[in-house]
Amino acid sequence: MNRVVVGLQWGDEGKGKVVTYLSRYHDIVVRYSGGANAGHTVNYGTFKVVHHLLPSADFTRNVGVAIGNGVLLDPQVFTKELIELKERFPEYSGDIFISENAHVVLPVHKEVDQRVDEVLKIGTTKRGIGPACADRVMRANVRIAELHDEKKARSLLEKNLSLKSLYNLTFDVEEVLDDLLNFYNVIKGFVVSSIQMKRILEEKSALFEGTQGVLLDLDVGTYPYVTSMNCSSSGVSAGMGFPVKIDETIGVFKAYTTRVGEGPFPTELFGEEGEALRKAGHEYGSTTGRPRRCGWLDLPLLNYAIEVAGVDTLVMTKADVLNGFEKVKVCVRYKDGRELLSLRDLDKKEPVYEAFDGWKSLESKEFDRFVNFIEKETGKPIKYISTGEKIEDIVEV
Ligand code: 2SA
Ligand code: MG
Repeated sequence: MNRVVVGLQWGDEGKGKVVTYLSRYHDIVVRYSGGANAGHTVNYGTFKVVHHLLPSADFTRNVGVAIGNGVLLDPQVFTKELIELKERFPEYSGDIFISENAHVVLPVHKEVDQRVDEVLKIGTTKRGIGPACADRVMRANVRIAELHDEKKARSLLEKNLSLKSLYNLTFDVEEVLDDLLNFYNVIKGFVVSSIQMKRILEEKSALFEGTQGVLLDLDVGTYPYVTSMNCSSSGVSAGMGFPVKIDETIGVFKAYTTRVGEGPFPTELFGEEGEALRKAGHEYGSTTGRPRRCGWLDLPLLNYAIEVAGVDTLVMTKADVLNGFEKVKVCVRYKDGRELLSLRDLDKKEPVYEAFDGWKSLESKEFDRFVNFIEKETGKPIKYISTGEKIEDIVEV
């Protein structure tokens, strides 16, 4: 049985923890999109792990991990995470597979990201994602497959870096190539082709791990304030390179909303109100440390994300953060009264709120009322609720 977990907002819904928890029911956790822009924080109880590229498998249970061609591999970040994996979980002996069709992020991509974002003002993570994706589509990027053959890697890298003279950036081909070949030496035992990956997954029950959120999806998100990939569930097959049958699509949402980076956010709270949520939820980027913008839950947007991602079941996270809030607001519709069928005019929407009595704990009738209301308004069951920071704080309802 294959399942996919996607974020239903702008990322940071707590997917990492949810995926780690659910991974006990699967053989392998598979990443199909994103790169080192993602930041998944997992609290094992006695220690915390933040990872950017390694899939969020439960490493205490030997669940395997796989990385599809849709993932952008940053050699430095990934090497560091492999070393940390060995140090942190010396007993871990799960499978590790990496698609040879996955692309690498080059140092030049991070430089270009920095410069391009000064003009586009998307508020990227500066991890080189957009420029690496652009080079991939331009057919000018280096994949893991090229690293198998030094001559091919050098030739493609030379072309890639010579294109960068447009930005007045110079990089030494031999130096970059050296780093890439060293990286290949570290990972080559894990590298598989798409056919091999397909055969491996046919034998296994896989949990596909989404990155960012549906509203940051390149095509169905709040373009141009999006990431450069299909991080929604639609990205699974393309991100693996073959059709993947998904039995259940699980959507994770926070009991309120956050966004990091620029772009429309109808329920955003400013001043003290926003700060109260940020403080209560420790809402700072786990990759960049940037303060996240905070606001109330937005049901029209949530329903949009559920429908476009084909979500079957829901997981609610961080409701415990709201413990002790006197009132909890939810945007139930927009003032123009229209159903949200497009995100085109999202910047012009004015939210209409319903205020709920706050709760002191998640075992209260006030919280039950909140949960029932969301289930009714979305038409989807909330199957799990995360009641705290740790993996084991996830409870089935
Ligand atoms: P990019 O770097 O090109 O993908 O940025 C494009 C937009 O996508 C947003 N984005 C994210 N939003 C939330 N969380 C992300 N991961 C990190 C985290 C972010 C961090 O877990 O906290 O640490 O700042 C993530 N990655 C990309 C980004 O803010 C831009 O709006
Ligand atoms: Mg995150």
